[in-house]
Amino acid sequence: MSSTKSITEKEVQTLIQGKLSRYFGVSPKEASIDQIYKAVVMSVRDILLEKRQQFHKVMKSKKGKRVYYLCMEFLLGRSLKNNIYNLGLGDAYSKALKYFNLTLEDLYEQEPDAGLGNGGLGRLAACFMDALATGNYPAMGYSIRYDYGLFKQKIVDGWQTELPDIWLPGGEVWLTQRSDKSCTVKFDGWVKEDWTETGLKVTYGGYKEVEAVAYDMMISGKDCEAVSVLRLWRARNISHFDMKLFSQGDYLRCMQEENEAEVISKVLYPADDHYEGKSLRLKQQYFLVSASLQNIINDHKHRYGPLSLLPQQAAIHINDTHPALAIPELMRLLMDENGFTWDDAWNIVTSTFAYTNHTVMAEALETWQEDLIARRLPRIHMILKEINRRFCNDLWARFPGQHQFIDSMAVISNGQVRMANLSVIGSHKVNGVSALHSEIIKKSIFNGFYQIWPEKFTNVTNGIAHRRWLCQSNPELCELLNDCIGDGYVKDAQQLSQFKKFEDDQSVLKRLAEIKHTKKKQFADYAYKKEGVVIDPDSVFDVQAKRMHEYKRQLLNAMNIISLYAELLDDPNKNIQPQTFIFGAKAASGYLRAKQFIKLICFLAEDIKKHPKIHEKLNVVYMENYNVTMAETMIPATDVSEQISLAGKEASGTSNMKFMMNGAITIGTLDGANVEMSEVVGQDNIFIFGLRAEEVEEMWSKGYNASLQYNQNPLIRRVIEMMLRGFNGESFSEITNYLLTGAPVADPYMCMADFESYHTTQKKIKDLYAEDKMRWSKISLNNIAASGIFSADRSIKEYADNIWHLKALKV
Ligand code: 26W
Repeated sequence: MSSTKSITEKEVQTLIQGKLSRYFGVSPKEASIDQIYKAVVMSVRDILLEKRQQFHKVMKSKKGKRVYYLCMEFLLGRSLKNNIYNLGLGDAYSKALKYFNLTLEDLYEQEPDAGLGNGGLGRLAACFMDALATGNYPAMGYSIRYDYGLFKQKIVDGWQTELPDIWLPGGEVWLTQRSDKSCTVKFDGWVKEDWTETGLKVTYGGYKEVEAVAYDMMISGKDCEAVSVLRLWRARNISHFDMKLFSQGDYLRCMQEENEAEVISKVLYPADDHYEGKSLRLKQQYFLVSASLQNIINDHKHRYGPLSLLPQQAAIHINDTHPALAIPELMRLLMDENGFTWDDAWNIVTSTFAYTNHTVMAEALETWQEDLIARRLPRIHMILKEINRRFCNDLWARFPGQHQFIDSMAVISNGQVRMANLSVIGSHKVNGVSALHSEIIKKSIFNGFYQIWPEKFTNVTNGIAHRRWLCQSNPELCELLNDCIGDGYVKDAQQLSQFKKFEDDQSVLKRLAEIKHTKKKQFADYAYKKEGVVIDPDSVFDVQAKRMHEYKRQLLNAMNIISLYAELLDDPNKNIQPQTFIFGAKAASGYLRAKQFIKLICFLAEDIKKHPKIHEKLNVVYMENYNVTMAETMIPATDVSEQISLAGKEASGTSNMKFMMNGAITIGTLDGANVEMSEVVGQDNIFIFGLRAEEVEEMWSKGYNASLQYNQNPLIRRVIEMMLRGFNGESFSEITNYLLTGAPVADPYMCMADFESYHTTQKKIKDLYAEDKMRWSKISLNNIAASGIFSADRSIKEYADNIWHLKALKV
């Protein structure tokens, strides 16, 4: 079934009816919308499964290389719309659903978001699955089937609280259990080493076993042969019930043991850019890598036989350090279970793995306490020690006496196991996620390694699934694009560049502005329905949507809003462009500072509302529970995209690309992928402000003095004063202290140093919006036209060509 487009409306209807009667025992008339939603998903799932089987046959016959993408997070969002769009079945399904008195939109609304990720890293993994399929690459993603995804955010009196995200009741229909792929993962216990005539014999005993059960999710690409598979592991207690304990009447202990195993796949850690060495997280990581590698090895043996061929047949990708235990785990499997020597195993390992770094923030670099690893994973601990011993020995020979230099690269030091160093040592390629970030890692955290292995380091700038973020979420814009440049951009995003030809076409610019207005009205309706907030679609929509974090500087945004508020308090009749500042962000549950920022923004919003005259011109909206689905309506409605991280801190950013592709104009620092955005779109079409990464470095090395900024700038003083006096009856002195006297250093992300420049640039961008709508539209058009390079299709091709050495399968 290579062309699913040939499936007719009648066939679809029969498929749905069949599912309703078989799985729910109801006729179409009796079926609830939830049952119809599930029946529809099952029908799409069947189409995908069949398509995957066809592709699998080709994969098997061609015996090509495959890529395995290991990641603790896949932030998928909804799947129904994406699959129906990619399969080209929109028409057939729409028509078939008339028979059930429903529209496709009704059904899309039934689907919960699969929020199995925190932010950018997880969403990137999801975008990559789409691009891998579209590029006809044989690919498999591996992750954990968390019962609960990222928490649901509820804001009560300005304070974020977290509720469990129960996604499985509506999400599970996408998953196909693969009992045939189950395996076991071992924890704890002891290891014995014996020298025998044939070499070292390792015995592992006293362990606890957990079963890993596979659940597959099919992810379609656009007009292609391939289907990507995402295999999610669920932890299950192996001996379902300890009958001995049970018959002894120890019912509770019996249940507790079951829970101990199953808790491994219960919940996604709501942590990003801040790492905590929790035993459960270590177990999750090892559970993921052990199950996945056993699966890869079994597959390989089944298809090709000798494991010595693994590097030719498999590229295994470690997405950030979270799956880095894959390196010692593959060593273990090769040596202990398949009889390889250390050297042969190490050769295979280092030619199979590649690693992407997603952050340079010190607090995000994972290290594990050595004794925790020794206890939970005794055999892995031994292997880690041996990797470290051999590596440090080599370094001693090359750099005699350079103790500090060598120690900075060691895997184990001071009782800590450093996962980033392990990842670099065990991989043949290491990449950053934007040009700037890839340079920074060579100069900073990985400088020693870069000196030894310069050829190991490379860059792949992130990209986005443009079919989801443009084609599906902005059909109005696509209609205009189709009229101007045809629809070739759907499969080849670089063709968006042809849109530039229309930059002076007044009728196109006018249509573009009208489309933006339509999307703004749609978002205003959505926000009203969801949160009861009223937004004026004629105001400029200025949006910052990303995880709440100090380095992303939502605080800087808030400070500028406060300064505007001050201006309007002084003169409520002041003639300024009406503006709506929209925020969407979750804070990690234990991150109090980020929660204070949320409260500041929410209370500021409330305070402004008390002055109706000011509120007409200045509106602040905090959207609760920002997730993928919300992003899909928010991003196309955005006029101004806020990308204002402290330069050097944001590895890439990907929302910046989504906003750009939907015609928003960026206000941003020269950080992450903003740098490349400004290069491709040109200085005149982006609003860059603030310190550059090297200036930030220099200022730090000289000693950054926050109070100097305060003393020199009356506007900053006014803003701080207002925060202190408070909003909505509450003073924000903790935040002013953070900015002025915070320990160990005041204003660590330099909001005050960049304030002036941000404030003036804000004024410029808003003046442009107020004064020259045609020029605004032209800049917007130029952003869309230049955005093609940020398609995930391009990123994946670069990974395939330069890192995985993977070829697309032509059928
Ligand atoms: C151990 C806790 C933890 C969890 C997640 C530490 C770090 C992470 C991720 C690296 C956080 C993340 O999502 N990073 C983002 O990755 C995106 C995709 O490459 C980039 O675009 C963002 O700049 C980066 O912040």
